[in-house]
Amino acid sequence: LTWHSRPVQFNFLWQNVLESHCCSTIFYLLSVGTWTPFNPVTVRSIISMFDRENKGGVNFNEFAGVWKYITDWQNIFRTYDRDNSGFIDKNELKQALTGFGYRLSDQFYNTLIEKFDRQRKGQVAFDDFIQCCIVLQRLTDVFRRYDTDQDGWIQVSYEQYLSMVFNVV
Ligand SMILES: [Ca+2]
Ligand SMILES: [Ca+2]
Repeated sequence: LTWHSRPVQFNFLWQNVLESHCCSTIFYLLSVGTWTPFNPVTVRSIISMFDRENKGGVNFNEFAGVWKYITDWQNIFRTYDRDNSGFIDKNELKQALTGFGYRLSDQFYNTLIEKFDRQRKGQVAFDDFIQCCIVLQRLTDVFRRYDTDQDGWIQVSYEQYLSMVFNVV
């Protein structure tokens, strides 16, 4: 069974979040369908995006946001998983990221697959695909702040470099 082949009830999920009020629940629930643990780094990234009160968890409204975010990503994933394999291979990743406006070399796609292929399958699972896009977006945002003339080149000092990295990790 693949993640997107199983319909999941929002209210059922929220009930479970309430009962054990913790990210670890969401962590488990998001794995529904694949029966593999959802990338914990991705879960933390997503929770921190919606956790406006900074409590390390989400309330009902925030959870609704998380749920919409995940289902939006499911649709994107489905669109680019052309062969319906439940994984994004290098060519599918290339089409997805090109669609998002990234211009990256063939060589760099190998690097991306190597970095985000947590299951060591030579391709990227749903949660790792989200993670790949989040990280790429953050790094690109930081780079753009320095690349004021938008020529794709920046010159930074050691401490500027450290600040850039701290913005992402
Ligand atoms: Ca595929
Ligand atoms: Ca520049």
